[in-house]
Amino acid sequence: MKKIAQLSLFAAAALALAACGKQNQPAGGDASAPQADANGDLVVKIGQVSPMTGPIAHFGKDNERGAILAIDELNAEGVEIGGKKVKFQLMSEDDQSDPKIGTQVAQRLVDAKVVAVVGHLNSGTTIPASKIYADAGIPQISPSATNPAYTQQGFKTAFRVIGNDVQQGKALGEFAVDGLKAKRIAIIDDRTAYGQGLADEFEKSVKAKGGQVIKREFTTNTATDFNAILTSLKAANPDLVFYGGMDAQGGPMAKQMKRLGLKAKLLGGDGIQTPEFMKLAGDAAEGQYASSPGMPKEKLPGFADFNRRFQAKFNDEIQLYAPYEYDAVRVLVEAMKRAGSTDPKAFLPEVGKTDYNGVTGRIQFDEKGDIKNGAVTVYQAKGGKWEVISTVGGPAAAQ
Ligand code: ABU
Repeated sequence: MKKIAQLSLFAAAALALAACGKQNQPAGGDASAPQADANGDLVVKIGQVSPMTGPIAHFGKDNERGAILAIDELNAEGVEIGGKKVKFQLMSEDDQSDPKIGTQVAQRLVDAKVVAVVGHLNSGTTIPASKIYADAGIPQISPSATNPAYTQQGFKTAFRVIGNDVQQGKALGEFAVDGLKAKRIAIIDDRTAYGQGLADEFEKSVKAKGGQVIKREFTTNTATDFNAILTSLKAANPDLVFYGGMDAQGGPMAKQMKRLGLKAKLLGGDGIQTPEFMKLAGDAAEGQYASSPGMPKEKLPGFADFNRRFQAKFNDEIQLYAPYEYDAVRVLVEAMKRAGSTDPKAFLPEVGKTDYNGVTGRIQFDEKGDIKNGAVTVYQAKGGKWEVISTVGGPAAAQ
């Protein structure tokens, strides 16, 4: 399933030569060291992992595009590290949102001598894969995995450029009780690390605010028919249904809620705050709510230009995490520049010291590898677009 998503001519030449095992490798040299291409530029491999197939392949493609854009721009700009010209090569892997496949492809990237990994997309794959990167000493930055456990394992290699679900679940619970004044809240989750974890945090937050959870149900991240669950929820007469999961389920769920005559609003997390949700839900999207970690895009100084470059390159709209993926690649390369080295051992400590103004805002990490001052924004679907309702938290720009 391996796919090399992005190969410049330089990198392609280097790959072929490296496969022969004889080009530009000093006698007795380190086979794991980056190889030089035909121009003498150092070829440095960065891995990216997301589901490129399956129900949320649209998310995976979006993440990969963020990395492709960053790498292409860096190679066009021309990057020197430790006095040597560097060409970056992206190695893209499909983990199919499957934890087992996630660890297999993580090992494949380690064996291929990537110096860093951006990914994985899902918390359920990011968490098990993080042990493999930690054992190999390779920095990993997830652009999208929001389950708090990822950065709570004590791995010095694990970072994320997006707020976590403790923050998101709290903000959502407060919004449900204080903002929407919901009195009878039902919860459904998809039993993934993300969906169930976010639903747990949401439930805690609702209860801390004195709100009432009248029913809790679950589905899976491959289901498409929610009629049985929704029929049983309808009988309990909720005024709000919270869904912890992705748009591949959230969209059809909104549609089926409408068809069954459920009057309750649907509220979800970042997994449903996408253009794809609008498509899947159709006119049932109107008026529904979703949060996303991060500031509203319109408030980010670099976003409009990023969006223009993204659209020009891919002729498609951004789903959600492409800007985070882009920033994650840039953060890694900035760390290499400061360390004057592409050796993960040398630049890993610099990743932790990041203070970078990216497309998604200011990026600094705390001692665990979580982004400092992560914001959460709540949106409502109006006329096929997500409109900002409110934002909690957020970083000030770096000076
Ligand atoms: N943050 C939602 C999607 C990715 C995940 O955490 O599983």
